[in-house]
Amino acid sequence: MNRSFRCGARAFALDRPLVMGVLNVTPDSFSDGGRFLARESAIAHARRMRDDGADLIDVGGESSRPGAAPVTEDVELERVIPLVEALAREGIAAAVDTRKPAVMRAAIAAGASMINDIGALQAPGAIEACAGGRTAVCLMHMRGEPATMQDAPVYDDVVTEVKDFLVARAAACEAAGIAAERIAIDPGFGFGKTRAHNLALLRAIGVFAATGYPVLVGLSRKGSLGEITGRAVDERLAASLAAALAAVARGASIVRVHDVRETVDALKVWNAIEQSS
Ligand code: 9MG
Repeated sequence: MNRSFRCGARAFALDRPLVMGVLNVTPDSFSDGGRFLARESAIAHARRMRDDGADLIDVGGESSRPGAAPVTEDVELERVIPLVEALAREGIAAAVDTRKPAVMRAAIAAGASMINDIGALQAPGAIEACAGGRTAVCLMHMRGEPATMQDAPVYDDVVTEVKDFLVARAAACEAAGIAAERIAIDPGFGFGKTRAHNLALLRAIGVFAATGYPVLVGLSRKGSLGEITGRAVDERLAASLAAALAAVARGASIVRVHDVRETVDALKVWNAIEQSS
């Protein structure tokens, strides 16, 4: 299925996988350790990812790593909004990773092309904040809350439960006026899932793609890759590339990654192979 994905003013044809670069602006970010806290370095990093081939930059002001502490609305607004304004001025498509309706509204006013919500727009007022405009949404599945989500999560049938949840959330978004072409879904790797759950979901990406919504996956540097390889978070590039390619080969349309340049190269090779057949 090759329908287009509308994201702000852009319409992506989905004839190749899209790359979303991660830009965490949190002091405790698990992979960049707060290095990009200063606004100018954050903008420079976003430009680099754009030049390396990122289609979207995902700006996040609240860490969602297991056990992370929540931040206030004011802190999140202060971290995220000036950056989104700066990226919009430069024509860089910004997604904003937030669960707070007030941050969503401010981000959309600042020019965000997508709201990426690990809570699938379940907060009161979240769907309304995103409806009626041109902003795309990514609806992610999470079991529990970041503080406790990895405490022995249990499912009867992880693939069906996660898929049914996402389809129901997408239907709620469409009923509220968010166009289907602006909705992406995400199984939420590592969010209330064991390694076995993550691998089952990855094998079943085709089930999610068959819903007709573009599937976004975030596997980059994640804990399950560390468990499999025994590598520390900053040594998981090869594992992240393997996981991204496996997801794309099964039908994922968007990969959320830290290592944009390497991922873009890997996907170019994958694409060339696919197009040559
Ligand atoms: C913010 N964030 C961290 N991991 C993520 C993932 O796997 N998917 C999405 N959509 N967002 C994520």
